[in-house]
Amino acid sequence: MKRTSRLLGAASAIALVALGATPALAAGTTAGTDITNTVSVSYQVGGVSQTAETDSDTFTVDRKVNLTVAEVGSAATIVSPGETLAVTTFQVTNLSNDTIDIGLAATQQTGGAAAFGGTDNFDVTSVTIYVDTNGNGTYDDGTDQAVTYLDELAADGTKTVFVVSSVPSGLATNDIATVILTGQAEAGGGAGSEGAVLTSAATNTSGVDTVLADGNGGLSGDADYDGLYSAADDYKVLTAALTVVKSSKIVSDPVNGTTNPKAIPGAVIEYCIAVSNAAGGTTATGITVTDVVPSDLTFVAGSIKLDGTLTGSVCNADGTAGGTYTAGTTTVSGTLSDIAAGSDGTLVFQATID
Ligand SMILES: [Ca+2]
Ligand SMILES: [Ca+2]
Ligand SMILES: [Ca+2]
Ligand SMILES: [Ca+2]
Repeated sequence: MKRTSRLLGAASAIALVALGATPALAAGTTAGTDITNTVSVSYQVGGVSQTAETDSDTFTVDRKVNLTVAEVGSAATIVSPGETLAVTTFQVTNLSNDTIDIGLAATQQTGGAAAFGGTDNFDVTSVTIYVDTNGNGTYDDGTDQAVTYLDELAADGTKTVFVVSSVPSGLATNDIATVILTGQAEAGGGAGSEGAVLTSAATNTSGVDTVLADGNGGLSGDADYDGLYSAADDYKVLTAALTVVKSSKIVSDPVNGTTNPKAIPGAVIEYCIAVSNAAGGTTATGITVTDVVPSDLTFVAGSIKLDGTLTGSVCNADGTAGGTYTAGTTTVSGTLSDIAAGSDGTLVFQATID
């Protein structure tokens, strides 16, 4: 008994030396490593040392397959309706004790709880997976390459992967599309070729046998020890919701002046175009107002005022002179300043009744 335990101690020492010879992997000794343990028995006969008896045992370290897929940023990706090249970011890591390929698939959730609050209620389009080819952690259109698998990812290797999609138009703030990126352990085929899906070996052989040792990302279709790992991210819409209210008032007429004026020929009419951006969304930019002055009215030159204030939905006669009037089409136009969520903008102009 005592001798046995001493031999085991010696074997442990040899194993430690072997581990120290190569960089330690998170997953332990590299698959395919042959571990040899030699025993030596020395003895004497009649007080004379004899040639020691030796024997050795060799076995091959098997392949422990583990991988993770993690969403990067821990928050939904904010997108605008109609946006193209909308990017969600994931980190795919090989925790196996061997180089493997990792097959990649991006799927869309249909309804149900989104990854970061709220409910999935739409799908993005043109979903494509890219790898961070230049390794800067950011999606670079035209540089980072579209992929369907990560080729020959070394043990402890990790890659940033982007799911890039288009967002349909016509969506509202807080609409959410959840995308799920799934990695699948594969091997064989060599560099430049996608390996076959790995499965756990039924029995131990003298060669390198595979044992799936992955966990799960808490999503359906991803169990422990299935060679798959999934993570989800959300595309969350943030948009502006503009409404416009147009009104007019009589400023003066040729008989009453500004006191109780009536809409008689020669009267000056002031039009108010009030643009409101609903609360809870985002800033609207590039806001252009166009308004065709009706026949029977004549535009009052220089009367356009932009970015004034409102009382209710009625324009105060303030703002900054600007805009343009195109006589040929009798069109008033003006570009308003950006309107933040929950704010308003105005365009005011005057015309006389013919
Ligand atoms: Ca969806
Ligand atoms: Ca990049
Ligand atoms: Ca390969
Ligand atoms: Ca799994």
